[in-house]
Amino acid sequence: MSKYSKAVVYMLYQYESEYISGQFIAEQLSISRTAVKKVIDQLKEEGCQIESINHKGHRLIQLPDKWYKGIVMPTIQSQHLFEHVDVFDQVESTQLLAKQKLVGNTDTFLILSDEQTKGKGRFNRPWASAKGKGLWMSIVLRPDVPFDTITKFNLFMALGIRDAIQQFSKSDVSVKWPNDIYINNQKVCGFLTEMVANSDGIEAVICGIGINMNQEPSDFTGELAQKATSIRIHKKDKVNRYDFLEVLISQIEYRYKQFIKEPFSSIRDEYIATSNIWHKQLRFTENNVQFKGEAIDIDDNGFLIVLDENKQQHQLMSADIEL
Ligand code: BTX
Repeated sequence: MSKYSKAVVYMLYQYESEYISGQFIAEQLSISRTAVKKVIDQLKEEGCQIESINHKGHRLIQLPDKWYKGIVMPTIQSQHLFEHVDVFDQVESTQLLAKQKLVGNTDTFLILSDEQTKGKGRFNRPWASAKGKGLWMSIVLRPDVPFDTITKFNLFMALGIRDAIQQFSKSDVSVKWPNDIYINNQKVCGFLTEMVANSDGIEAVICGIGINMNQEPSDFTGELAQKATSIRIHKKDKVNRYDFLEVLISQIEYRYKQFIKEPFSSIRDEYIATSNIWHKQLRFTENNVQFKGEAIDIDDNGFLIVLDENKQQHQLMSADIEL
């Protein structure tokens, strides 16, 4: 995509349902009308539905389910978290790519891809990342904090992601400690936080976030048919990916600033109130050890307090929980 197509697609997007003339676009970008026509034809070939009428101009009817860097950049520019943004049609895993790209620099950045061919969850579990349906992204941040605060980072992020999804969902959205976001009893998002640290502290925090945005029920097959849901299913309408991204990044920025300044205890009540793990028997797996129990609290440091079947108390930093 040329720099002009990025600018043209953003102009069309900004003017939404209005017609803008080739002449106007040409003047704004200081290029010829022929060049504008070429760019518009190219965008149409990519699947953008653009209506072009003689003497009236061009109007964007619909964008394909694809990220356009030209729209992503201005959408998140009001936030100041990232020095650059990389947008891809397809990658193996944004998380893997983020880890490769953070070496040898101190940049903060965001990687987005329309599709992942080898999306990964925790413990190398596969993460289904269908083309054009979800938000598959990794963010790289460089907080100047001690490395044992990584767990706390995850807890703050959970609330940011939950709140963003809630703004689009008509049903209640909840946090499943420590790594998932649920709507009713189904997973709408999984995220994971990894860290690169040296003796001086954290070099980078890499947070990979997978959110099911626009899947319909029939898009979830196999085990996911029961387990997974999307925002669209609970919005009862298609999600505008850029509107969602804007809200998500602004929530992440808000929670990131809070994470830098405040202890977990400042969000503990909120976290507890939005969690879906209370008052039920759950199966926990921690370091390959399984037991049944009931989650009874989260302490000021973000540890989950669990009472097992023998009334023995466990303090968990991270675990797999089956609802
Ligand atoms: P997790 O290990 O808690 O969740 C993985 C489990 O979730 C799978 O075993 C499967 O049961 C279920 N699952 C797989 N795909 C989906 C899906 N699309 N929706 C709902 N449930 C699903 C949670 O891991 C962390 C996932 C992070 C994914 C992001 S996407 C961007 C970044 N790149 C990358 O490779 N991973 C992260």
